[in-house]
Amino acid sequence: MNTRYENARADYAALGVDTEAALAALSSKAISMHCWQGDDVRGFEGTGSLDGGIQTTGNYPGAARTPDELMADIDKALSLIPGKHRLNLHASYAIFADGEQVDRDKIEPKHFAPWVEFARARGMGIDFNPTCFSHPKASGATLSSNDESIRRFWIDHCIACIRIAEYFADELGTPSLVNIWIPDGMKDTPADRYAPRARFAASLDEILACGYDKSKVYVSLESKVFGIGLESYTVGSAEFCLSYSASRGLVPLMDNGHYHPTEVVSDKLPSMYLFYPTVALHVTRGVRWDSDHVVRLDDETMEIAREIVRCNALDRTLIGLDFFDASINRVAAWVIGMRNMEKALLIALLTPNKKLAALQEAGDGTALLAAQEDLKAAPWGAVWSEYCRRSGVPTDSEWMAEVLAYEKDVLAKRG
Ligand code: RNT
Ligand code: ZN
Repeated sequence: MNTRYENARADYAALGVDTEAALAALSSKAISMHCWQGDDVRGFEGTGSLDGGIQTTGNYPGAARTPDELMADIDKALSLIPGKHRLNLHASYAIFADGEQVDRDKIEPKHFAPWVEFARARGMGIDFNPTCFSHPKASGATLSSNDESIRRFWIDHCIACIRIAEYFADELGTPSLVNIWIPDGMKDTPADRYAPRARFAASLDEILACGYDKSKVYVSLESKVFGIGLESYTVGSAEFCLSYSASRGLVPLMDNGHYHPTEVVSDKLPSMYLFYPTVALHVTRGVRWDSDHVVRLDDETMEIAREIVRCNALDRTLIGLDFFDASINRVAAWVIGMRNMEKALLIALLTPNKKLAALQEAGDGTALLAAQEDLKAAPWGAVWSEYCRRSGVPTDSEWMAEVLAYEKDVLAKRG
C-alpha cells in the first residue's frame, strides 16, 4: 500500500473528492501531442526555414532529422508521460519513398502510411494540420491570396489533408481533427481588411465542398491576433474564425498564445461550450511576442483545465499542445508540457467544484476565496505520483535522468 497516496485519498475524501474517480477520468483523456516540437517545425520536405509569423529560436543539439529519429524521440517522450495519448501531425511531415517528392497539393494517404503504422502499434489516434507556411507559395498570402493559382493550390492542399485525415480515421478507428491555420496578414495597417477575409471565407467554402464524413473528420479553424511580421492585421482573426465556424458547423480551435495579453482562453471556454458541441484547444504559453513557449503548470493552464472539468466538457474538448522551443532538450520539452497538461487536469479533477460553485451561488465570496486558496495546499502531488506509478512511468524526480541518458546515448550523436 502506498501510504502517501492513501493519506492524500483520505484528505480529499474529507473535501468530498474521490481520488479514484479523478484518476479514472484523467487516464481516459487523451492529449494530442504535436510532432513539431521534435524538429523545430522543420518537417521532412527539406525546404528551407520556418516562416509564416512563427519562429523557433535556439540550436540545442539533437533535433530529429528523419522520420525514424522523430519517431524514436516521440517514443522516448511517451515512455515518460502517463496516459494514452494522440499524435498531432503536420502535412509537412509526409514521408516520401526514395526519390519521390510531391508538392503539398498532391499529398496522399500513402505518404502517411508509416505514421499510421507507428500510431497503430501504440494504440494512438492521429490529428492533422494543413501546412500553409514554410513554402514558396506561402511567401505572400495563402487561402486569402488574390492570386487565383496560389489560392487554388492551398485549397487543394487542405482538401488533400481532409482525405488523409479520413484515412487516419478509417485505419485507426478514431476521428481525426483537421486544424486549419493560415499565416495571412500584414505587418502594417491595411487599406482593405474585408477583401482578404472574403477570399478566405470563399476558400474555406470550397474546401468544405469537397464532402467528407463529419463523424470521422472534424475540421477546425484556428484564429490568431498577430504573428512576427504580421503585427497589424491577420485575416484569420478571432471574430472571423468563430463566426465562420459557427455558421458552417466547424470546430473552433483556440490557441491560448493567440490573444491579447489580458484575454484568457479559460474565460472564453464556458461561452464556447454554450454554443459549440465540440471545442478544440492548442495549449501553449505566450511570452511577450512569442506564442509558443513550453507549457508550464501556471495559473492559466490550471484555469483552462478547471473550466474544462467544471463545465463537464472533458469529452467534448479536443486538447492538443502547440509549442516549439529549440533552446532546450526537445524530448524534455514534450515531457514537461504533456505532464503539466495532465497535472492541470488532475488538479481540476481533484477540486470540489460543486461545493465551490454553491458558495458562489450563495454569494459567499469570503468563503469561496478562502476555499480556493486553501485548496492550493491540497496533496495533489501524492495523487500525481500514484498516477505515474500506476501508468508505469517515472515520477517527477525520476524522469529527467532518463532524458539525460537518452541525450547522451542518442541525441548527442546526431550531427
Ligand atoms: C501558429 C499556430 C499553429 C502552429 C502550428 C505549427 O501560430 O499556433 O497552430 O503553431 O500549426
Ligand atoms: Zn496553435
